[in-house]
Amino acid sequence: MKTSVAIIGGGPSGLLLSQLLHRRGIPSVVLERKSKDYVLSRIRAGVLERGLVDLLDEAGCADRLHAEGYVHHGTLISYGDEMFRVDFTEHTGTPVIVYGQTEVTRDLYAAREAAGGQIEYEVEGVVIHDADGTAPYVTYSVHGEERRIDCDFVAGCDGFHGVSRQTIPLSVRREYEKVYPFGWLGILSETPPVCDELIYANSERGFALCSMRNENLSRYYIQCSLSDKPEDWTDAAFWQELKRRIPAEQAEKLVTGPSIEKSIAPLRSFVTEPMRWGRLFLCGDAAHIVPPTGAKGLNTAASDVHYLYHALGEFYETGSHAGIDSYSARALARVWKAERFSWWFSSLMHRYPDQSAFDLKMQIADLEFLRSNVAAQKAMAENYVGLPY
Ligand code: FAS
Ligand code: PHB
Repeated sequence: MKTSVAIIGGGPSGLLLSQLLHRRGIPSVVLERKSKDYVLSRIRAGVLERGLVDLLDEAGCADRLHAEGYVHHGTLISYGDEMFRVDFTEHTGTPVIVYGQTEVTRDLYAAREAAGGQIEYEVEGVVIHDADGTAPYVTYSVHGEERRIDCDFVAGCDGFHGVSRQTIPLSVRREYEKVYPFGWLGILSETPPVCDELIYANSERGFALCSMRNENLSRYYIQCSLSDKPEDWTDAAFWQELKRRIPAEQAEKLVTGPSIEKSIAPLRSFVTEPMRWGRLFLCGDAAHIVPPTGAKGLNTAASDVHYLYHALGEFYETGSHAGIDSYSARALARVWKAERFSWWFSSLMHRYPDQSAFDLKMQIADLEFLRSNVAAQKAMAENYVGLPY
């Protein structure tokens, strides 16, 4: 088989890139390790930046997002029983949209299928060959049948545990990592959200987040130990702990119910440089990971896709290498700012095992400053709604 761009990974990065390339007349093939149902069973991000919404509009698959997504003009931040609001629209002119990553992925699959896009599921043994040459190719198998795709470029959109990043020689790669001493235990429940905006909560017992998917589907998280397993937590224990971490007034309003999904995500900050090696380009979690505190994971994958899609479009339309040669530096410039914000917000909102009494005083002083200072709120809002591409 021959195509222009072989895309490894059928998550949001790979699907969005494939759909945008298609709209520009550039063919691609997506290779996905899992089944479509498995990919759609994963519960992940919930907040979309303006930039991602614009890309989904450009990809022609944002109708449901505009019909069902929730426009949020701000967020609530609590510490103990104190709570204040940061108004995104007042400070930046831009809201965010709450719409689950699962639904974004569902819409992208529907768009690719409607356009006759080539997606191969349950592929195994993907190997990227000659990425540093001028005629890369990918070999893999499907149900035991060996296959090969000859292409001009390979987009590594296969997430943190994929093969693409590993294809770049260690002598070329520089990796930066921070592993956080806690995880997030998340549940999904068919209950009305406790509030009509998100609540990020700092409490002496640890971080909590009250989020949502729709008026009868809520998403909640609590900071948990890395040694915890989902089965260690009954629903009753989860609700009791969540109530102890959010302001009493909110806890009284909280509607509890059975969890329909329960999972633990470890938190890490990770970046690999460069994000390009020859004809191989890394996008999304294949290149970088952020703690989900700032809702930057999916949204930073989107800006990678934006840069790569335009670079490849320029190459095929004009023969210019300028975009593909500058891709890594442009993408990383925004990636590092997302890493910084996610690290800062995680440091502000979580309790760390080695925090001293002074450290805790600094955390509360930081929260009080954010609460009282317009410039601080504007800076936070600009990062949360998404820095310019
Ligand atoms: P993805 O990991 O989503 O997709 C990669 C795809 O490649 C997968 O479908 C995988 O099956 C496939 N793949 C892997 N190896 C392959 C191979 N060898 N061959 C073929 N296919 C292969 N972000 C937030 O903003 N908020 C959150 O709350 C949040 N929660 C998260 C919870 C978890 C458990 C995880 C892992 C991530 C979370 N994220 C969150 C980040 C997440 O949303 C990512 O940023 C987003 O999925 C990035 O999309 P992709 O780059 O497409 O990577
Ligand atoms: C979510 O709704 O899953 C969500 C929202 C905001 C975050 C992280 C996760 O910062």
